[in-house]
Amino acid sequence: MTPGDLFSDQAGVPACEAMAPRAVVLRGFARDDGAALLRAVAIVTAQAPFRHMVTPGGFTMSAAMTNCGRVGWLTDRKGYRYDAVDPETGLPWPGLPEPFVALARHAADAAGFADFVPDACLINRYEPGARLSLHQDRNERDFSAPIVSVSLGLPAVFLFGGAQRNDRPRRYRLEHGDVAVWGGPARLAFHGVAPLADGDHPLTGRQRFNLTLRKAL
Ligand code: MD3
Ligand code: FE
Repeated sequence: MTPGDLFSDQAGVPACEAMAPRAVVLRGFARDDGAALLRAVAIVTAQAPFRHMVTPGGFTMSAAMTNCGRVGWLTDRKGYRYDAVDPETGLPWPGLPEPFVALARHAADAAGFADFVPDACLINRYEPGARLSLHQDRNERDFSAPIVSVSLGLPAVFLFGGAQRNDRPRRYRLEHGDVAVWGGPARLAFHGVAPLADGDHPLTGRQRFNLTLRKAL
């Protein structure tokens, strides 16, 4: 599918859907790159394995995470932050794979954000039952840059809330190859992921992966 198509091949689902001002879902934008993106995830995770991080409040997250790029996002008992070193290995995070950078730039461009250059990517892995509770992404330095997210593998229900934690979230189904670009006021909206339903995806089995490409520095 080309980004210019009015509808994706999912009957009746628009190829580009505005969720909020300057926040869009590009349905299937990364579908043709899915296998290459997943190969790059495997290369990253050979050096920086998935792990279940602990929140400052002492809860172990159900989604497993790792990072690539100049810095990686971390949580532990001390708080949330970006760091250039993977605390599990003591090594710098692996570099951003070129297919991640290219896809992020093209998706941001399609959403009206010219010259997006990410420097970090958080990679989340969900297995059945794993979820992400409502949160804001606010450890980045420059909120004027968008965040580009790529869904791979099993579908998930994304929860898109408002500026306040208690704003009732809207629900969006995100499927393999869907790319979302979050800018404008939505950049600081509360959001999360409902518990993953079981399933079997031809490329990932019983897993969903999500890439979030960010300008953290
Ligand atoms: C809206 N990831 O990594 S992707 C995260 O599916 C995160 O793994 C979810 O929330 C996931 O922080 C959701 C969509 C997304 C990502 C970042 C956002 C939506 C966002 C940042 C601001 C607003
Ligand atoms: Fe987030």
